Amino acid sequence: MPDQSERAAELRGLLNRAAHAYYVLDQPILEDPVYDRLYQELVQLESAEPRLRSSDSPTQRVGGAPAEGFTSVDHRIGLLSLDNAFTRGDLLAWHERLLKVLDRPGDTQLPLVGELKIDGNALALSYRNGVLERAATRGDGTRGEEITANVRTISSIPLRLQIDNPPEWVEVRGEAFIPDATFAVINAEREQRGEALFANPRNACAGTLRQLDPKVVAARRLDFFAYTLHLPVDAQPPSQWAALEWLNTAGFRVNPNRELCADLAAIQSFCDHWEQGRHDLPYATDGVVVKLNDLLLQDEAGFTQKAPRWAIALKYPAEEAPTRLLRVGAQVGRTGAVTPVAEFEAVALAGTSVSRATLHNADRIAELDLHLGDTIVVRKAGEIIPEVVRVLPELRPSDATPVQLPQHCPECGSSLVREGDEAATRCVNSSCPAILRGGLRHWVSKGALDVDGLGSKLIEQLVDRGLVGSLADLYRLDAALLASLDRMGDKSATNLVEALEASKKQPWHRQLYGLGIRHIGEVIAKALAAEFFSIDSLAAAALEAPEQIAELHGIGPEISASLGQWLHNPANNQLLQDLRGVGLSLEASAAEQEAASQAGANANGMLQGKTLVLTGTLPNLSRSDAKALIEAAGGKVIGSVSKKTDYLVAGEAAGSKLTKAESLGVTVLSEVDLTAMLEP
Ligand code: 3B8
Repeated sequence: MPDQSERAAELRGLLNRAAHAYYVLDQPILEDPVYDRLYQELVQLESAEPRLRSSDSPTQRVGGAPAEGFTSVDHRIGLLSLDNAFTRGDLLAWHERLLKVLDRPGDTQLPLVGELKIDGNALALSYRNGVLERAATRGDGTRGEEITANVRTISSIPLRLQIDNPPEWVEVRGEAFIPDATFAVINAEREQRGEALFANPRNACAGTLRQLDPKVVAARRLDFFAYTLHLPVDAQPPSQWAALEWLNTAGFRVNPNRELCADLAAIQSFCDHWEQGRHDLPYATDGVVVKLNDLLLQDEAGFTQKAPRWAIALKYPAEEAPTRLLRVGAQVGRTGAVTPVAEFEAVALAGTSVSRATLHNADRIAELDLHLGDTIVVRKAGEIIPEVVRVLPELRPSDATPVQLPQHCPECGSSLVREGDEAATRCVNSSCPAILRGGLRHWVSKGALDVDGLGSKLIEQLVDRGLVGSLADLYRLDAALLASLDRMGDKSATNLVEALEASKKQPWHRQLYGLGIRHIGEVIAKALAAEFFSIDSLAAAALEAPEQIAELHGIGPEISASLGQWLHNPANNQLLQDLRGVGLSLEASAAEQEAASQAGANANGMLQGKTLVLTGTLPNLSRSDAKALIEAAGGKVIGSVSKKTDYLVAGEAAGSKLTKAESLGVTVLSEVDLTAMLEP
């Protein structure tokens, strides 16, 4: 355990610098959730040990530092913030508290409004006799900065309300923001000019609102969603829903993704929907805001010190957090590649507890300058595998030691090797149990022999007990033996033996893929299997005329060499012989041969002479697989889009190529479209 007072001092230093970077420079150095958790850690240290609480601690400061260059103004009506809920439980608790305050316990029929929580910068707009008179930032909630000239450049903010006989004064509050696409353009331009990049759209927006030159602001194309309306009492609409309608009619942009919900259950489905749906919006949101609809009831519920009781922000789970690196382990894959794995104090990320993340390879560890005991930022978004984003070197304990990569295989102890310019370190012991387990998992996986009922745990038992030493041994297992293993019964044992038996009938290309030869993925295996109808003809070509293989569309010398290398290994020849011995054909059936020639003819027709460009990340196919597939069908893959391009195959995060293709009228295909075109 590092010294508490050293840790507190380091946290103070880092958090103070982060606050300055955020509020004054608009160039944050910490992600929001990372700042929040480190701040909480400091609060806890200080409350456990009050002598650690020094006057320069960020916990002793309320509100942000005032920026220079703008006049500060008092808000006519304070800009409070919202209380946060992080879980469904928090939301329920808020609702219960609200009902209690309103003296309506158990009332499930209170209408609520669900709104998206726009991740921008709050603005207060004052209109006098219908004309925009003043615009201010939130500041500390009571006093903000007067930025009217800048706000007048935002085209979705009316300079004059579009209603007849407007009330004498109107106060509107909403969120200024920069749409993602505009943000990308701003940063691209900054990069070109060698300027520091904005960390995210919200910071870009904050920085823009504080520009002293409104022309710069105008060029940044800010946008604005209105969500709160204050009018003289006699003119005030009766509900939040009606207020949003009023704002819309008066000429404001009001976020269309809002819902008037009859009860809490409806709000919950609204929240569920947007937790996923937000990723398809062209602007950033960081949660959902739930508001009591009825204004009289809002008044009755009132406010706490800092937030209304009648509203709550349900924040999406954090996707980034700081944590402490405990040790670095290693994982051995099917190909012997050793992947370093960071093991750290568990943190909640995107709704799950995470304590391990891949470090990829030695280069990545060096790049991070990772030390044991380091405070690291880890990230897990949605279904993405957790990763270590960066280290906070300011928080490194003085006695921290650099992370060493293992020199020996953690499974079998043999020395690891790093070949040529490869990033991976490998175990090259062909009888390493980790490699065997990986090979077995691959053999039975969906795209390969697809054997049901043979999971990782069972494979581990089979290897550990010495019952299986090769792929072929799987087919020598009998039901009685299997039934005697942990968590296996007669029924599951019989089913597994049957599934293994049935797997012998899987097509030849799946058998080839299942062998797990490096660089031979599903698509390449299919292409090879369609050309060479048996392992013998493939081996003959690989060993005697490798160029014949390399010249096949999309194959190339690397794959051909890998195949040759695999076949040269006597252990693999033994494996092929053993697999034949237990009943695998390792060749195409007559029907498959027929289908392959048929498909070849069809596919050739499909893309013969066509030029295609690939862009973005495809959901299933790697770039090289997609290229192989296209070339096998007679198409040609080139790098840039022109009028002569026949098709653009676009995946996730497709960028300028997609825009260009659309402007040139080039047909854009998804992966599904592409594979459908190539179906026989
Ligand atoms: C009261 C209501 C603060 C807010 C509010 O999209 C209050 O309503 C607030 F004291 O901050 N970021 C929204 C958003 C923010 C707020 C809000 N409604 N849609 C937002």
